[in-house]
Amino acid sequence: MPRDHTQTPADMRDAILHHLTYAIGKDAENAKIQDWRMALSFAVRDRIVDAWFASTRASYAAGAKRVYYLSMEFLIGRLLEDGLVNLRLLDQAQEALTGLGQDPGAIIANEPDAALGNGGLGRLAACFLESLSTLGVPAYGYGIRYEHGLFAQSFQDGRQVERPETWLEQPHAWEFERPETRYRIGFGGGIGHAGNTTIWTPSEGVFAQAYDTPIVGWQGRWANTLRLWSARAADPFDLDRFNAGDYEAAAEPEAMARTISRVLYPDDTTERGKELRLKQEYFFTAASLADILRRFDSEHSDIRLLPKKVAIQLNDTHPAIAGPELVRLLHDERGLPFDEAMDLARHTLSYTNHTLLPEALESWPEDLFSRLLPRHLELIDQIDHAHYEAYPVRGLTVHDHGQVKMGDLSFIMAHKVNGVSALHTGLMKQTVFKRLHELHPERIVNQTNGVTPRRWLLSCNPRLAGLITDTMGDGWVDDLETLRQLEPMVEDQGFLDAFAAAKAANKGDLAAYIASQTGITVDPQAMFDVQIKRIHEYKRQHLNILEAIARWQAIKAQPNADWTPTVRIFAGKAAPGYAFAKDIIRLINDAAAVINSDPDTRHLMQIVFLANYNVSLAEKLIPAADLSEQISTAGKEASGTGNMKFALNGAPTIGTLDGANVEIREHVGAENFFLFGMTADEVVKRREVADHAAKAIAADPRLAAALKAIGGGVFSPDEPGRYAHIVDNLQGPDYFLVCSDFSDYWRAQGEAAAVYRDPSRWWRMAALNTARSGWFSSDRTIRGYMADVWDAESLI
Ligand code: NBG
Repeated sequence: MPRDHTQTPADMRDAILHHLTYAIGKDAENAKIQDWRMALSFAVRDRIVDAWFASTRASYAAGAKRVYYLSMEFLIGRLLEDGLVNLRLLDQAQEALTGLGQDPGAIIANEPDAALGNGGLGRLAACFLESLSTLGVPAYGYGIRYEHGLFAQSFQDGRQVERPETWLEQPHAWEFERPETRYRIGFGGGIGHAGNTTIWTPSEGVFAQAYDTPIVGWQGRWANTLRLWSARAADPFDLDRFNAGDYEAAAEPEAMARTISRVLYPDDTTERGKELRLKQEYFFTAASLADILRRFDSEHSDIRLLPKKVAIQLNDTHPAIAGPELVRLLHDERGLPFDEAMDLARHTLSYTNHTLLPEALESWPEDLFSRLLPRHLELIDQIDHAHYEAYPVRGLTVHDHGQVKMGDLSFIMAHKVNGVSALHTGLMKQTVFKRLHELHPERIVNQTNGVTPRRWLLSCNPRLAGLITDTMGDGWVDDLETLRQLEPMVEDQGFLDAFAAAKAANKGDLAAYIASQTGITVDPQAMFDVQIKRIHEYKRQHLNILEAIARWQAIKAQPNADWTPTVRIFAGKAAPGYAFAKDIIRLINDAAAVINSDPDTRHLMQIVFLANYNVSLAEKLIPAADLSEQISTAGKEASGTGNMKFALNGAPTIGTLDGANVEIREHVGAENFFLFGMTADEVVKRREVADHAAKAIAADPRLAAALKAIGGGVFSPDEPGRYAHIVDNLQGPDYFLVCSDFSDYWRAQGEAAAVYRDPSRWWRMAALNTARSGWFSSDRTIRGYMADVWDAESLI
């Protein structure tokens, strides 16, 4: 780990003790682990704040354009280690804490995970913020300060149980409350006219109150702000009712308002038409736009400069109401002509699409809209009309059967629309946005996702990071494509041995963690085959478990064949309302119980499902993975970002040609990627084949036997029919083509296992995955947005 030589362990020790005494109010003898964690966090935060102020001053001095990233989700995880790593203070902190008789690892792990997101979309937003700071781009993230992040998951008899997440119950050092920064956000009410102006008078209102978290980039050269909004009652407390003894009624306005920022919706790629969700969306979007315009006004007097000075990125359609809201602010409130308001808004806004799954494309009933946001519905009509006037194509409207389609609205109100991988962007042009794309052929651009190498290699995998730095210096940390310099090293046995040793040590740590969490003892020599992501039929965790069951049966039938000992590791949450996904979890747990206790096979095959997947667990699993499972039905996974993290950490992919897998394979080389399955085009054709699942099953006795075992209750002897509906689904409609891809998946698994048995081949392949994954840095992605979408500059 490179270190900052201006700060010694003694400086660190002084800073920690100072904060322990004066901020926490404890002495070293009585301090608990949380007190040490807070004292260390404050010590680090002081350094971050210095960088933060300097960055803010530099942005104003330069009159620079600012980038605003509006996102319902920021899955940031823990920030202490991030700060220590980016400021290069980790060694000094470790030394100081050890000298004080404390365990640095335990102190870092004491921080609650900020789980303000569901999965890839939220984690991408967090990586982007870190890269924006690393690159010195003046930027703000805007979102919601949920009191409860994504639910905590545990298992009861193999079933997922959800509990509320409570990250705010423990203190953390990162946010600054800004009581002076609050905006009134209205809902409902009516519309009046005075002369040429339209006046919306809302009937309800809440305050949006700001909380700021500084996000520091690599080497502390720059820090940006994540500003999260918390809802407060506009009229907090009814004293008359309180004095009359009606305490509940007195507290009601506060409780009602707070509901808006109480919980993160636990849906991932499925949308629920909930009024509260639309309120959340408008709440944070309106507050953010008000704040953006206030900042703009403090520097500029001509509103026509807006697109030159402000770039607003809509992360999926969740902030799509920004289009009509910005038009409302410019037209109704500032008196610009409608056309000009629309033009300015469009040149300021851009939109990222993250999924083509039809159930995830947001649309809102018009009657809900007119109740909550009557003026916005009018403006949407006007926007629609103006677009139709310019491009008179029949049937191309934002309204559809009484629904407002937020994807189309976002497209029309954005100057650039981007997909998140090359394949996904191509499919956007051919499917959901086909007609709009024909009218606006320049608008859709691709920006393939990326991940920050600071968190996803340097910090989470110090052993591999150390080896790389020892081999080629630390320039890779902010210029990840230089990892290519490692390529010749795959001819060097000493390097490959060191690479394998780093992985082995990481696997040892993970094995200890698995034992502590599940009681299962796994052999760190076995191949660790890992699938971690939200549970969804399109991601096909059921394909994975089906193949594992078939392999277990094959091992039983031929115990002396040349098997590769394997541990299949799963982690991920299912949306609480998604029954099928929850049944997949239960099936995996049930199968694990039977297979792990089989004395004939357990030295060759084990299955582990780790509960409560989150960012911190990913940081343990990814460095310890041998094989990365990216097995979605082609055409369904927009990009994936976990796939990039695994490749970067030296785990080759077994995967389909879906999302960014396609580009990963191009970069690492087809010979270093275990490809299987149908392409997106073949998937579409296969669905047309009558009885495609039955045909696939008839052609593969292994698949038939695995399905039979599940359907016959081998894994649920107390309730043999428990999984009948899963088997029925797979034998019948099998929309995600699990059966049709099974045989090829089995083949690819066999190939991966065979290569793993040959260490000289395997470690070469693993090391080449690392050496050739540099393109997947989110620094590269952000540079792409800067050039193609935002026209923004770096100030460092
Ligand atoms: C997700 C996609 C992933 C993609 C991330 C980040 C949504 C709506 N989409 O494939 O499913 O990697 O977005 O772009 O969560």
